[in-house]
Amino acid sequence: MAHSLASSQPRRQFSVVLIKPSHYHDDGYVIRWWRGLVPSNSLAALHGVALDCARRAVLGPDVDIVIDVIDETNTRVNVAKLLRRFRASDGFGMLGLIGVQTNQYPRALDIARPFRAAGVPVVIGGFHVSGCIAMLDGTAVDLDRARELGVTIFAGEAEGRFETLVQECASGRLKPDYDFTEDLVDMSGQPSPFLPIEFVKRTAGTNGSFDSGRGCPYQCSFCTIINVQGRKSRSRSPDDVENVIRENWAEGISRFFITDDNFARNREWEPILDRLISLREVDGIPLGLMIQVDTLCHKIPNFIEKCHRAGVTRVFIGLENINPDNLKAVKKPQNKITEYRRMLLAWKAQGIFTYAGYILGLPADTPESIRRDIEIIQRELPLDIVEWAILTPLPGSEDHTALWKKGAAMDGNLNNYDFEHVVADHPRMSRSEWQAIYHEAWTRYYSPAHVETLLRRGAAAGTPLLSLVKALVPFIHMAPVENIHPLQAGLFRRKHPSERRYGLPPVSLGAFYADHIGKTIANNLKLIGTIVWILRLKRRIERNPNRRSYIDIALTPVVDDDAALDLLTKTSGAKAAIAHLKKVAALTH
Ligand code: B12
Ligand code: SF4
Repeated sequence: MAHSLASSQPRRQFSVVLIKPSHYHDDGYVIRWWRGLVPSNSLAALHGVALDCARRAVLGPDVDIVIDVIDETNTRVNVAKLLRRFRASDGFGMLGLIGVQTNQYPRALDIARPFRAAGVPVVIGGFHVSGCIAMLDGTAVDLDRARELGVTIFAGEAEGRFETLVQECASGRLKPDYDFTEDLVDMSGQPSPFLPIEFVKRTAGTNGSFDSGRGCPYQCSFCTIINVQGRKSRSRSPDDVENVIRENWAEGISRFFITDDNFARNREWEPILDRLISLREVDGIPLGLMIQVDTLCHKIPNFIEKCHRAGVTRVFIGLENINPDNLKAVKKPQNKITEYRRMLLAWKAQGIFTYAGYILGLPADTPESIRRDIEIIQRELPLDIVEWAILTPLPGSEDHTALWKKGAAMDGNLNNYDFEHVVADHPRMSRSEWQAIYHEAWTRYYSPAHVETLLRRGAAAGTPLLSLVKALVPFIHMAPVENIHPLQAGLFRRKHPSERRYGLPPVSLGAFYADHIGKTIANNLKLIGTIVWILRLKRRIERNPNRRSYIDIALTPVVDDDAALDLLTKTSGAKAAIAHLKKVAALTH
């Protein structure tokens, strides 16, 4: 993509290569797929910003800004080819490492290394560097490794700043550090996040993404988001959102992941939903949306109903835990377990299926309590998909800062900060017990019997079963078979010998290909087996004439004697929550 104005001067090309790095699997190779799960919204955001700079010819009328985007989860970073590109333009350009999370930081620096050796300017941005700069001393954690390579650190948001960055880069004045963490941008009127359709097609399903807002008012101690994007709600305007939808719809994209961490607390949620409803009902754009919300969203008048009308089909909820003592310990008291069933049933009533984030390893957890809690969730909560995560002190969070200041032992391998590896100590479990119960959680929850229950509940609620099946398959398959979290999933793992982690002992080509081909065949046969099994199950359930009348404890409407449920009686925190509710009721009646 290039954009320029006519001129008589000889034209130059400034290459902007934007790479979203993946991270290394335990096997030492980059996690990359033939088709990734969803497109990277960080990449879409930066691409939108860079495209805007190119259109406005911010390097002057005689310079074309040529932009390339690479999402490493679905495309190999061909270093030799990219270096040839930079050499052909005498190094006039910039490599951007985009949206780099802590677990992606080691890989990002490995990508940077050969480019820096060839003198190409490299800039790194995203949550790792932003979180560290916002919360720590400016050198932690491993930021000096980037500086030693001559990689420029960009902390904070790119909107309104990328222009200066490319101008300083083009004139050889790139600084080693840029820090905008204290200066959050006004999101209204900013360029739309956008990826052309050829990139979106490299993911499974043609989904676009955009953040309609940033910021969350809560204060969870494990959260990095509030320390990077702030606690005040900042929002794109309904016009901006309409532009994003129309630009994407022109390419045939009508399904979107709205990535706001808490759409329910976007202060513009209602005008945005009204606009989406109009685009769907008046303009006929067949919107299909996934959003993220909190556990109190059902209390906002009209929220769930309007979500349904706007085309929301999937909703992600930060449930985190069912023990109030645990929730209090991580400063998430706004999650009221006494409201969980009411909230989940409200989504179910609209045929929308729910994903819940669930953290394993909060202070009161033990392997036994986790097993008990999984059973309670299966039996009593009308949830569809649970995403298990290990409590991880991510740099940029309050939890990490406290441990860092205490000098507590934390894993120095940042590649492991992916919610799948234990990286710190727990008060009641050894690291190996904790790691083991994380793996066990996947197979326990997605047992064949429970998957059947989930489909039966879906059929009873009128949820489109094929969509539910498609959503379930990666959650059943990925963790036990590929040993990869479903949020990093894709179709057909790709590997290249050049993608081995820097510093690991080399592997012979014969051993590399034998292992890769063997695992590809074995793992995909298992995937086919799972798909065949679940499709048969779906067919059996659909053929059952009584499927709409299926009922179980989870689907039973909330009643006063909910207080008899294990959810509300098995922990001291739950009992205290019920006692508190009774006290409030006695005082108010
Ligand atoms: C959408 C999302 C996903 C999506 C898509 C990935 C993506 N990045 O788009 C999916 C579901 C796949 C996903 C998966 C995971 N995610 Co995620 N995800 C998000 C979420 C909610 C939004 C990302 C986003 O688009 N933000 C908006 C963009 C515009 O912000 P941004 O990336 O920070 O970029 C801005 C600035 O940082 C800066 N910038 C960024 N890069 C660069 C580069 C340059 C050169 C410059 C100048 C500027 C710049 O400019 C941008 C625009 O202002 C964030 C939380 C959040 N609020 O950001 C978590 C988040 C990024 N995810 C996180 C994690 C841990 C994961 C997983 C590891 C979870 C897991 N269990 O597997 C996986 C990793 C998979 C992967 N390959 O990325 C963490 C990372 C924290 C950290 N410090 O490491 C976050 C912050 C959430 C959290 N729990 O704290 N995720
Ligand atoms: S509700 Fe979510 S986004 Fe908000 S502070 Fe808690 S973890 Fe962070």
